[in-house]
Amino acid sequence: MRIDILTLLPELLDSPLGFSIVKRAQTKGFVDICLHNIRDCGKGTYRQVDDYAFGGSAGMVMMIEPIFTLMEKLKAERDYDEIIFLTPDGERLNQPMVNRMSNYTNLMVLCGHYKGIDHRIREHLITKEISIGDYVLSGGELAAAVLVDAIVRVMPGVISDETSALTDSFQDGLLSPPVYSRPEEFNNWRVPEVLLSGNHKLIAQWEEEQALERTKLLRPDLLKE
Ligand code: 6GU
Repeated sequence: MRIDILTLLPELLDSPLGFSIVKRAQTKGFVDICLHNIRDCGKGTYRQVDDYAFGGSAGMVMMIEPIFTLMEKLKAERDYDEIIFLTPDGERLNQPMVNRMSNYTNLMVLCGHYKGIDHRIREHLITKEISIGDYVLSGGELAAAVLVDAIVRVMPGVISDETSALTDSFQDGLLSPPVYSRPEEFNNWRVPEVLLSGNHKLIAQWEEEQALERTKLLRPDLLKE
């Protein structure tokens, strides 16, 4: 899978994409993540990327030309399954959407500024708008890091123990059961006996119950869907 990320702040993404599972997935060749600085396609000697808004509202607007130029260059090289704009008024990201996108071959992700992007970009160039939750971030970069991390970790083979991404919270529509490690007792706080029993059938049953109970308690909305 190839992911092209268009941004004015590529440095903001270096660290989130440069560690742990996302880093390993790139090293192993499961995913090729390319950061493109929109300013490289900026207009004129000063590589201008934003301009005043028509109508006089406050703040700068990301111009259409640099983004169009960069997108056309990339689109000439490959066909994209989706061209995503990250914005708080997009469709709210969830696990089924992530799973679907993990099967794509080429994904383009535009990070912009919610208030300041020429609307014609959204009308004519974007195929999907995604939000990561009901709050506002300064720009799409942190949302892109969230999106890419979520996609990469469910790609087959990325997580060594294949079942481990499949047992994540939300993969079966439920929250995950609690987990414990040694010591069996700390400060008089004991690990649930059933987990020490060695009875795998009982343990699986307990984990299922816990998942359901925790979902009822913490996220009843997930059970209503
Ligand atoms: Cl995708 N972008 C921005 N700027 N803010 C957000 C968001 C995205 N999702 C939630 N808040």
